[in-house]
Amino acid sequence: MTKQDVVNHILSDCSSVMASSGRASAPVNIALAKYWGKRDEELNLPVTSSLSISLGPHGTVTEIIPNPSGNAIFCNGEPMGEDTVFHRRLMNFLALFRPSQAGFFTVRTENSIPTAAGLASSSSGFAAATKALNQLFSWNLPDRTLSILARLGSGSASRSIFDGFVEWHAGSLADGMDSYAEPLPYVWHDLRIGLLTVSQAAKPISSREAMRQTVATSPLYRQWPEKVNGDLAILKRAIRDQEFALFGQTAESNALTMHATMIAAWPSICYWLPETVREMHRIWNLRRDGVPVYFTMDAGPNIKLLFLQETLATVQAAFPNAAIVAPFPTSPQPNT
Ligand code: 2P0
Repeated sequence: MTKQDVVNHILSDCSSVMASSGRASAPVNIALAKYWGKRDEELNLPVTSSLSISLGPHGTVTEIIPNPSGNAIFCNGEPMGEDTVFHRRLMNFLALFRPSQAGFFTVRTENSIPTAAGLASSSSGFAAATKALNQLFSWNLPDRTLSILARLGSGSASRSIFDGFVEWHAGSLADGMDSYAEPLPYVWHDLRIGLLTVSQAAKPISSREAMRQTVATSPLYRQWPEKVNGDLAILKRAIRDQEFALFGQTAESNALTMHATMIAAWPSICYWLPETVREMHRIWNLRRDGVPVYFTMDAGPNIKLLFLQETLATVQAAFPNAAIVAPFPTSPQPNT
């Protein structure tokens, strides 16, 4: 089964009228129970379900304009080089939806992620592009289907279709029609995330390749599905009950276990820099002193602090360079 088969299947049921442009936004998301390993590389079908939190207004706005003479991508106003990985991946993705052989696109994409946060933008980038295509072609597809289409661009993008806490169901079908994300019906107004950048250097290995190498060679990988499934269930409970210590501990343990599986791969993959480990010890020392702050990390050296509004001043004093994000509106809304 190819990506094109899935796209053709989905679009066979909906009418398509091309407008002059399509424009949409999508948030960056940070996984709390991580997606690490695929059961199908072509369709980005995961081995396990995963759970994330979207970063409110921080993400990508994308405009897609049909352009008969060729493809172009502008990122924050600058033309993006055709030799970059993101350019190649986004153009391959858009080619799945070309109205004809002669149909090309100009893409203007703006990232509103806190500068220097070191966050990958593929989750919000492919989600915003998918939503912009839905506008451009007036498909009126439901979010669940948009999540399936975004996944074909990048696995984690399936979760960035939604705000708040989001679960991506692994599914079991070969065509992935049951592998989509959906939002959890919980808000946590006081939850804060601190983006702590220790390095902006390019990664030594892409997360896509690191995942593949971990699944193929790590002796610890066989324990990963059970770990992530258990953590996901605990996290859902902790979120529902707003049990912060359980929430933080489970997310931190999940991230550390993911890194352990890749450190045990051969050749070993270690995204941590000395500064990463130093910051991890500072967090553990703070906790020893009674400050409830936890962390998660993705496929890179940077750290995301997890804490509550009541700890903000302490966290800011300890990590003055952390960019603080409130993933939900900070005061309760009338309908919640
Ligand atoms: C996640 N990560 O759940 C995990 C945790 C990184 C660490 O999803 O190959 O860019 O495009 O499906 O989504 C990063 O991998 O990989 C990722 P592809 P993706 O957020």
